[in-house]
Amino acid sequence: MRRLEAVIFDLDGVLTETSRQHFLAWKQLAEGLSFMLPDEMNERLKGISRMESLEIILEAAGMTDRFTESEKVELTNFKNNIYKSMIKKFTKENLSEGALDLLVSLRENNIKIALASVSKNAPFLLNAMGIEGFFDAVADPNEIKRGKPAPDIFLAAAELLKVPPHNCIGIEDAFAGIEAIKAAGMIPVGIGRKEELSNCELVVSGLRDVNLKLLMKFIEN
Ligand code: B16
Ligand code: MG
Repeated sequence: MRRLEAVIFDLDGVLTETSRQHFLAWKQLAEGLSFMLPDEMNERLKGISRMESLEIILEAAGMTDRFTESEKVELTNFKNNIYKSMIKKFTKENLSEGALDLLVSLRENNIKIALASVSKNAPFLLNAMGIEGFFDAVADPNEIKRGKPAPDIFLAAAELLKVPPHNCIGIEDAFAGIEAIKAAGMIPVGIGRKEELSNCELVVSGLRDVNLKLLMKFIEN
């Protein structure tokens, strides 16, 4: 039987609403390449690493073979600088509604907490929003071989926590992230809309709708 020992959070789109900033930064980069990034692409880019996101955008723009590897690195740096300027003033005000209450309640009830974000800006944001002290472990995206939808980042987080994956709940806003949680043998909770997260049984609109009782009941069923 499963029992709740740990909750593993995604960052962008879960603990804070940075999915919008990521997308706006990609949009600016694409505009510089004379490509209008369609809004529908936002969902496809969620949870996907920086370089993989660029490859998806270049493919959509019909520019797959236009840049060398080092030019691609320059393009991702350009996007990251735009993104960083958008998040530089983040504070605890930018935490998603309900995030702090949930973190406090998990801590009070001795449930372990970890982060499984593929964002290299995650440590900055945890610190800026004043929540880094809640985390027993932060999986390092630089150390993993495969991004989401592969389970690697969630498995790395569980390993750092020393908790078996079947006793972990993963919370994600991306289709690829839900796939990663399931592939890791964990139970997923989706943040967003059922239309986009059709691969997830329990989808809520935000962390304000998540509490310890719900998570315990869900994992034990
Ligand atoms: P960075 P998550 C992901 O974070 C974002 O969803 C995705 O849009 C972004 O491209 C990726 O991080 C890499 O982020 O460029 O900051 O390293 O959802 O896994 O928390
Ligand atoms: Mg996310």
